[in-house]
Amino acid sequence: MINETFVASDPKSAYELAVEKYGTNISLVSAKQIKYDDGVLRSEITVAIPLEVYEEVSLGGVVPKDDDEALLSEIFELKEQLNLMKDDMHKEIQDANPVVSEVKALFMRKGISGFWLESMFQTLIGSEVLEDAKLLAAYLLEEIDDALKVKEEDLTHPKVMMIVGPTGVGKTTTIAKLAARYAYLLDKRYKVALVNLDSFKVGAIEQLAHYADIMQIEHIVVDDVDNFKDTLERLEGYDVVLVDTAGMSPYDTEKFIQTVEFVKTDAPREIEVSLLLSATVKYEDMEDIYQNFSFLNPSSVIISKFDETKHFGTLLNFMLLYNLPMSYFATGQEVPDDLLLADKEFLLEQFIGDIDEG
Ligand SMILES: Nc1nc2c(ncn2[C@@H]2O[C@H](COP(=O)(O)OP(=O)(O)OP(=O)(O)O)[C@@H](O)[C@H]2O)c(=O)[nH]1
Ligand SMILES: [Mg+2]
Repeated sequence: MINETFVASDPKSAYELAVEKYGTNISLVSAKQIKYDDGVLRSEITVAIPLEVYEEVSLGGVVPKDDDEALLSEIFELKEQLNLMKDDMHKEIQDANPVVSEVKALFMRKGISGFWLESMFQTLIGSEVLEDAKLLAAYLLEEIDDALKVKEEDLTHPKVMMIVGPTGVGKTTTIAKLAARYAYLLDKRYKVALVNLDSFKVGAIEQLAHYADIMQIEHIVVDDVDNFKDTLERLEGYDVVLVDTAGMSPYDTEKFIQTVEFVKTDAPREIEVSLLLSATVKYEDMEDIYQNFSFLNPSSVIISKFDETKHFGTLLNFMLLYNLPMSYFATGQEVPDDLLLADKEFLLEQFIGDIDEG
């Protein structure tokens, strides 16, 4: 096997580049999201290519760059350099303004990245908003509000909902809350089944089975991809199939690759992946989590442990970077009570409270 790394704006496109070059007979080794010097996040995925496939593709020969291509790449490089110079200039203007420095320091202390703030200030150069700290803070809050997205709860068609996330963030507890909500707490009672892919953790099966027993909901433990596909086919008559997964540290490549296989399962219904994040997530861990979980193409984020912190800046920053809609908030350990539909106002109120404290 030969390893090769592919880069694109998102993990899926990087993987598609690899497939385009070497076909589907490749396997994923790692997936990372890296912030390049120009401040843009890009996905790097490394795949292992069977030697014979690699040789066949390599022997196809390298296409030499013709003059036009060389010229274009020179122009592109020059453009990049000009952009970098422009950024530096704008940064100097910002740093010289005491209002900007004060507001930037406050928002950064609360968890918002300098990179995002600088990109906001750039759009304001020459505006009087930059002369008044209150006005500037209000403007930034509005921008955060605009950037945050909410995914409405939609049970109009049957769905398979898989919850992934780091260890101990509350995946199993949230699945139990969602199951109770869908099966008993809404105007209509939906037919719900629970599927457990977590055969790693001691006691994981019993934990979910316990909730399933109380709620009288079907609970199935699955340990391989074929079995998963069969199970989803068997559960076609259910309105909602909730899939619990093993907690994954961003460094646990083996579990990660296994989960990718499950997500890619050729199932009768599309698998909707939700990433569960704790509101207490540390800034340093944020990008590592992003690097790995974005490969699973999550369509929404559920935030847990709202009750355990008063500081939501880091999480907001994650949402600004990630640009994913939020679907639910978990606000405590109680099943099924401590679950809310995601609400931008609720989240921003907490953040404004934190900002007001200085
Ligand atoms: N305070 C608080 N605790 C929570 C919340 N959600 C879950 N917990 C607690 O967090 C702990 C871990 O919850 P689990 O549901 O087992 O977490 P998990 O993500 O399934 O864990 P792994 O499967 O080991 O990765 C338990 O003690 C839960 O009661 C929440 O919103 N707030
Ligand atoms: Mg669990």
